Amino acid sequence: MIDFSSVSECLQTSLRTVVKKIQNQERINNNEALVLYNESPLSLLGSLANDIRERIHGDKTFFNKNIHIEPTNICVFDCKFCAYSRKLSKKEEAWEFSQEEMIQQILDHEDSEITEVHIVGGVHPKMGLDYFVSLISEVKKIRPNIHVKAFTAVELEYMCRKAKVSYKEGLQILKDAGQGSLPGGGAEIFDKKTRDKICEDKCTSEEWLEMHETAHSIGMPSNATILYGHIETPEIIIDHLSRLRNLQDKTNGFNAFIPLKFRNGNNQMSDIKEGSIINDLRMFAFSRIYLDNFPHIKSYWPMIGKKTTQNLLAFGVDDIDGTIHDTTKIYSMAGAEDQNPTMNSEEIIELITSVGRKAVERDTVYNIIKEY
Ligand code: V47
Ligand code: SF4
Repeated sequence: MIDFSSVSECLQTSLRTVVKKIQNQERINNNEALVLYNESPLSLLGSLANDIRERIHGDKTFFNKNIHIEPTNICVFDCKFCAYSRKLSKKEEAWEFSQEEMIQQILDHEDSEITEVHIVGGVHPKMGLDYFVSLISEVKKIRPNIHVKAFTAVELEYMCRKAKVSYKEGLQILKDAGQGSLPGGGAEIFDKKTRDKICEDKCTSEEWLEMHETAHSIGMPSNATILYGHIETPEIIIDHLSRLRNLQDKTNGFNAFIPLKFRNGNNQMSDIKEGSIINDLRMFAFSRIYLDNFPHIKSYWPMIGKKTTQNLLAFGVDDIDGTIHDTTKIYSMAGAEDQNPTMNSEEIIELITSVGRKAVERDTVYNIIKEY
């Protein structure tokens, strides 16, 4: 955890000075970030974030055409916020797709011009590196041009450990099989004390960061996330973002940062109230301002909802992910409003253009496919 002990320096830093720095396009340090987070009214945060978003992207708002494959929800780990995983020993409500079933899910979308398949799931003790190499190879056989964005650092750490290979070796094997990039999941909260309270038994923060650094070093880009709106404090949010900003300075391998709002349905943290939309707007706007080296801030609409996503387009967000096609369960099982998340391209374009932004279809690595 970073040191916020220089409180006197922090108190002397006025909000006005911090705002000036941001407007002059200077990087803010962590104490300044704390002042901004704690003292800035929402309207100011929003307007600063929107200025940055428009400076980088204008009105462009990116989306892609993708599907999710969730191979299994059986998981060896026990994250307290997870509504989705089941133990191998407790098979009710568990699923485990065969390779043929997963390939069929892609074939079912043959006509929908999807450019990305996003593969993530529980950490199944019997699905290892070889299993996923074979899955990716089969995917690439039937759709050679599709981008495979797959496996959180949590899944990858387990896969490499079980296969007794280094992160670099494991990632290179997956890359050779056709994996193009990593999604941002599993980051949760890097602060150790907080991480231990919500997801003690999975990969550590250091391992998560090392996995992404290694991926970047062999030419696999990735995304990053934070799970916010539960027991974290502003200091803990800044600590998390600071570790990401430092790594991005080193590798420049992150594409998008995705704040994930904690949903409290059907999990071991259901006693914690979900945050307000004001908290969401603040979190996204703050991220846009602090993460000055991240090209994109993404609102993942199946999790946060379509209306909030529209609002977020004025609070720093320039990307809303994909069409999804009702292929993810991770948020619906945790209580997200949309129980069957799906939007076709026309609906996504309408969502974006009806709030005065320009819809742009992209591929996974942000090559523009079509502007609307
Ligand atoms: O790591 C699980 C989160 C993540 C809950 O990179 C929850 O493009 C809120 O990272 N409330 C996995 N969040 C999903 C993910 C993701 C999704 C879409 C796009 C990308 C990308 C990445 O889902 C987990 C965890 O942080 N999660 N349960 C919950 N109850
Ligand atoms: Fe497993 Fe992921 Fe759920 Fe944690 S969040 S229990 S690692 S499926």
